[in-house]
Amino acid sequence: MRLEQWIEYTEEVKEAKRLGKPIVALESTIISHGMPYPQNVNTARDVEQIIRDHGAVPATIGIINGKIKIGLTRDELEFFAVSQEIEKVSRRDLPYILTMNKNGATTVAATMICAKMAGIDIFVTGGIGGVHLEGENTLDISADLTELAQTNVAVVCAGAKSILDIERTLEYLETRGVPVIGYKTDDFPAFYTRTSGFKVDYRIDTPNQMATLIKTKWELGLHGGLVIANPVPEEDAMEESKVQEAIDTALEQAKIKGIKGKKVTPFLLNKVKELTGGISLQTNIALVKHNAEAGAKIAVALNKLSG
Ligand code: PSU
Ligand code: MN
Repeated sequence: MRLEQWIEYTEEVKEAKRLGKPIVALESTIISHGMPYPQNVNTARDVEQIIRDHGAVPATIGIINGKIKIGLTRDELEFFAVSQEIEKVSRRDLPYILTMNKNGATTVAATMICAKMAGIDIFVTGGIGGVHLEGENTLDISADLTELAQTNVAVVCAGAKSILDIERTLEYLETRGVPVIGYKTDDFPAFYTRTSGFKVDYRIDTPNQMATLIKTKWELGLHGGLVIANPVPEEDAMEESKVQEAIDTALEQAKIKGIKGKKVTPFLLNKVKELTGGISLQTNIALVKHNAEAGAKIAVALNKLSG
């Protein structure tokens, strides 16, 4: 049993690990299944640069030919952006994808798992999965939530889209002991908008305090991750009524088409994107970049505390 045989690092990440530099993990589902080309690859590269500019090293995570890549080269980022043969990989998919030497874009859950294997504590993404609407009947609850309950990685995000039942998502996180911390906000954000109608558990205003809270949780032996909720900047936020209209239509179409299982989230994300046109894409890009800046600062602070 050798874990290392499944993992490959880029030179940049290998060097960062050797020197004990702060590292920030990034997911690849957002590239392969979350945005159109070429905005997906441009955003991925910009986000990596923002992390470097704030003193941390980016490690975008994905699976190529059955190997977990911690850090992707320019060409590999391009591959994830254009290839149609990339599976969406969550916890349950990992063993099969590696066994069969396939390519996979990692979800929040799978990226957390791989980040942990690589010793990376901070992970930046756009939005997390959650309890789906009518999830109390379908039991469609994203594996992102169970991962947050058990894997020691802090996830910086802009909340969760209201394609989900945000109230039940927050209830589930509470049940599983996952802290939901607002970064400079009292509200749990809803991805495209700064508010969701629900509050975060606690608010923290500085990277240093956020890093201290993360360290405290793990020092106490309280396993699992944290949700660090960083709302989209005011000037990039969308109008609430516009978002809701698109989401309602998307949900209706998913129902008519009988979309189920792992296809639900990509279907809804795609439809919302279609229905809101370029605006939602601009918002999406802006919030991920904003999260990268916050995540890098928190990673730098955590690195100092631990160093
Ligand atoms: N929510 C978003 N954008 C995304 C996803 C969710 O706003 O890109 C992706 C993430 O990779 C997340 C996954 O981990 O969808 C959740 O899928 P599911 O609901 O099937 O667990
Ligand atoms: Mn699901």
